[in-house]
Amino acid sequence: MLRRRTLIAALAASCAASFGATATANAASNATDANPTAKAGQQTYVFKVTIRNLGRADLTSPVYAVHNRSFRLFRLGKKASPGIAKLAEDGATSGARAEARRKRGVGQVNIGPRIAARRSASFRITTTSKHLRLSWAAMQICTNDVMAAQSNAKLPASKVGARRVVRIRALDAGSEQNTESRAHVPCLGAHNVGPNENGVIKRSKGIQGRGDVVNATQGWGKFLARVTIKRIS
Ligand SMILES: [Ca+2]
Ligand SMILES: [Ca+2]
Repeated sequence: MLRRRTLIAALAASCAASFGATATANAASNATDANPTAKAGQQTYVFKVTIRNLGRADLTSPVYAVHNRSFRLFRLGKKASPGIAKLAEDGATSGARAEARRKRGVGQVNIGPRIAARRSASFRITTTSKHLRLSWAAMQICTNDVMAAQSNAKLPASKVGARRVVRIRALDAGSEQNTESRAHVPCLGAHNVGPNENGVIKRSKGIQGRGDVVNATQGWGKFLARVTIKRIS
């Protein structure tokens, strides 16, 4: 069954130079991890998650969590956690990862492959009926704090072969002002720097052209990413 649904999403910056580009991330980079919570006799589910970067700059390695319905990696309209803010501003994964690991309802937390502009990358997750939701976030590297992300996405567990396809819009983490300046944007060489925004997570308005980032070569269109989740066993 194929369901298309538009979710709000977000993402952050790209510009190969400063992040050590992974230009070969195209569809090939698989990260597989065993489910630490699976017990003997429990049914296991394996999903392949493919993220297509629809933008013109890289997406950093996503942090993803497999969890139950009680957990949220982030909430639209709420302030980003310190870990999510660091992820959206600089692609740093350790804070968001540590935060999610401490939360109840989370089965596993991991890092997916970086996703080059206009390319796809995949990872596999193995889980049980206890944890059938997925959340993830990655930065678009040519922004101050834009991320591609999904919160609390239902995994298509009904049968082997079931899949869901979702196109996602960019989110602004609300943590760094959108200067679009080479003094603050990772893909233009500026790391861990930028004026605080002190806002909430919201839909990004895209590159506005107020600084040094060029929308035509470093931005994105209506959607920042397309996510395909397929149950493969
Ligand atoms: Ca911002
Ligand atoms: Ca910055």
